[in-house]
Amino acid sequence: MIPLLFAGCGRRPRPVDDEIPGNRLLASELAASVDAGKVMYGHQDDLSYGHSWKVEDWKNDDLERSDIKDVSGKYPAVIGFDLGGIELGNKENLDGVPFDLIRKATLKHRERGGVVTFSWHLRNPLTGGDSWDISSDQVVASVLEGGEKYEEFVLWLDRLADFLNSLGGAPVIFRPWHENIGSWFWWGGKLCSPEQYKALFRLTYERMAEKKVKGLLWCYSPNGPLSAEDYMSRYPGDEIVDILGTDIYEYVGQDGLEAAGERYVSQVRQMLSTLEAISKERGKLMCLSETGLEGLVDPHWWTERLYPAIKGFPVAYVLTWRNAHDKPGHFYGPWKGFENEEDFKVFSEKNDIVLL
Ligand code: BMA
Repeated sequence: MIPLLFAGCGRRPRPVDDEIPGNRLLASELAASVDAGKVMYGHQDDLSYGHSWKVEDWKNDDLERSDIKDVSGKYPAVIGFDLGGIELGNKENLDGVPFDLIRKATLKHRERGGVVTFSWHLRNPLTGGDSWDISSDQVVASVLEGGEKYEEFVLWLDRLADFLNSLGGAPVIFRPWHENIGSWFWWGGKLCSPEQYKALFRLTYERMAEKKVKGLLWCYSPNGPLSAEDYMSRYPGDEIVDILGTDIYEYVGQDGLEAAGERYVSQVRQMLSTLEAISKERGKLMCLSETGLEGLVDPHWWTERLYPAIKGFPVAYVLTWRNAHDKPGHFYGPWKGFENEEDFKVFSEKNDIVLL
C-alpha cells in the first residue's frame, strides 16, 4: 500500500510511511495535477526511438530526441517503457531497447519533472513462449506457490526487483498483468481463475516488498470497456492498487472510420465514468493507461476523438502506444512530417493537457 496525503479532494487519507517517500511524492504530484483539472499526456518508448530513428549509442546520447517534441516542442509528461525480457536477465527488452537506456531515460525524465510508467510483456514461464502464448491455461497455476515453475518465477521476480532497485528509489508507476480480462496474454481471463490472477498480482507485490523495492505506484489496468462488476472481478485489492487504469484502443472495422471513432469515444467515456465512480469510492487515482489508433488514420484523431473521449474526467494521464522504428505502420503518436502533426499540436496546447 502506498501512503498518500490527499488534501480535501474526496479521497480517503492513507497512513504515511516515511520509508517509501518516493511513491508518496509521485502520488501527490498526480493527485495535484488531477485536482487542477489537468491530464498528463504520455507516449510509450518516447526517448528510446521514434517513427524513423532510434538511439544507437545510449551511453553517449543525451536522450533528448522525441517524436512528440519534434512536433509540439515539448516532451510528453509521461513516458512508458516495457520491461519484457528483464526476467531472463537480458540486456535488451523484447523490442530491442537496452535496459540501461531505460534506466537512464527514466532518471532523466524524472529530473525533468516527468512521470514514468513500466509495463511488463514478460515471457511465458511454462511454455518458453512469449506473453501472447496462450497455448496452456496452466501457466498462472504453475508459477504460484506449490506450482512447478514457482521457484523459477520467483527468480524472474527477483531480476525485475534488481532492475527496479537500480533506479535508486526514483518513483515510477508499475503496471503488471495488464489487459487481463481479455484472453490474449497467458494471464488473461480464460487462462486463469480470478483467485489465481489475484494471487499472481499479490505474489508480485509481496516479492517486490521483500526485495525492498521502493517508489512503486501500482496500476491495475484491464482492457476496457467493462462493467464495474467485470472490472472488479479480478481486482487485486485496495491494499495493493494505487491507480485504476484501463487500456482501450480505437479499431477500424467493416463499418469504417467514422463509426470506429464514435464507438471509441463512447467506449472510453463509458469506462472512465465507471472508473470515476470506483476511484471516488476507494480513494484511488485513475488513468487511461494505453490508448491509440494504429497508424493515426484519422487526421483529426487528437482533437475529435481522444480529447472528447477524456474531457471532464479526472484522469491523471493518457498514454498512446509506441512509434515503432522498424514497423512503418505501427505508430500511435505523431511524428515530424506526418499529416496530423497540426492536430496534435492543437491538442497539446489545450489548457487541460500537460506536456513538459
Ligand atoms: C505491442 C506491440 C508489439 C510490442 C509490444 C510490447 O502492443 O507494440 O510490437 O512488442 O507491444 O512493447
